[in-house]
Amino acid sequence: MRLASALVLGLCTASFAQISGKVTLEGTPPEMKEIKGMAAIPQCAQLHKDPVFEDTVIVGEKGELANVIVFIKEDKPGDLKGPKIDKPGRLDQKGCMYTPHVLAVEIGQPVVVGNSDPFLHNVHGGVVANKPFNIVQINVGDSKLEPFAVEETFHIKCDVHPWMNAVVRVFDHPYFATTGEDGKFTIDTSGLKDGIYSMQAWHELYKDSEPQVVEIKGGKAAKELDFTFKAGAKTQAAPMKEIHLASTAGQPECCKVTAPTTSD
Ligand SMILES: [Cu+2]
Repeated sequence: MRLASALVLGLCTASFAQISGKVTLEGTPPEMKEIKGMAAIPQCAQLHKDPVFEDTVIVGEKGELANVIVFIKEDKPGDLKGPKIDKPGRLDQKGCMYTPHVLAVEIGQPVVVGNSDPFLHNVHGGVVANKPFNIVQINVGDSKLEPFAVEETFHIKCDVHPWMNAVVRVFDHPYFATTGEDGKFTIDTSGLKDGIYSMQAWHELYKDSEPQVVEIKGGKAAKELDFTFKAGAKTQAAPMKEIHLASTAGQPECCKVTAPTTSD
C-alpha cells in the first residue's frame, strides 16, 4: 500500500514538472519531394523498399506537426538558469537520412552522431558561431562532437550524400523540447522558478510562432499550450541550396566527391 502510494506520488510529481502541449499545421502542407538522388547510390537505395521523401515538413492527418522546437524565450541571453542536461543529444545516420531531422541541444550538452549504415558518411556542420567540425564515419559506430559553446541554429549535412541534412538548434538553457509525429511536446521544468514566461515554437520552414505567455507555479504550467502554424506562410520546402556551410576548410579528401544532385 505504502509502495503504491509512493508510486502514485512519484508519477504525480513527475507529471507536474513540465510544460506540455501540441503543435498543429493549419492548411494544406507543402508537398515533400521524392529524394531522387538516392536511387543513383545503390548502397542507400537498397536500404529502402519504398521511395524516400524530404522530411522538412512531417505532418499528421489532423495537422500534427513534428520537428517543431518549443522553448522558453528569454528576455535576454543568460536570463534562464537550470540544471545542465547531461544526457547526450543524439543524431543518427540511417538509410542515408539523418534521424531525427531536427535536434535541439543545450550549450555544453554532450552530442553524439551515430552511423547505422556500414559505409561512409560525413558530418559537416554549417556552424558560424561555434567551432567548425567535419567528421568522417566510414562504418557503423558513434562519434562524439565537441559540445557547442554558443547559441546557434545551423544545418548539418553529409557531403557524400547531398540530400542528407539535419537542423541543430543550440540553447543556453535546458527548457526546450521537440515535437514528435503526434505534434506533442513536453518540456521538463525541473529547477525553473515560478513566474510568467514567454513560450515560442520554431519550425525549420515556418520559423518563429507568435509567443505565448504561460504561468509556472510549483513547476507546473497552468495550462497546456497549443501552437498553430499556417501552411500558407510558405508554399514550398526550403531547397537544399539554401543550406549554407560556413567553411569547407578541413574537409577530408575522402569527401570531396561530386555526388549526384537532388535537383529535379
Ligand atoms: Cu552520407
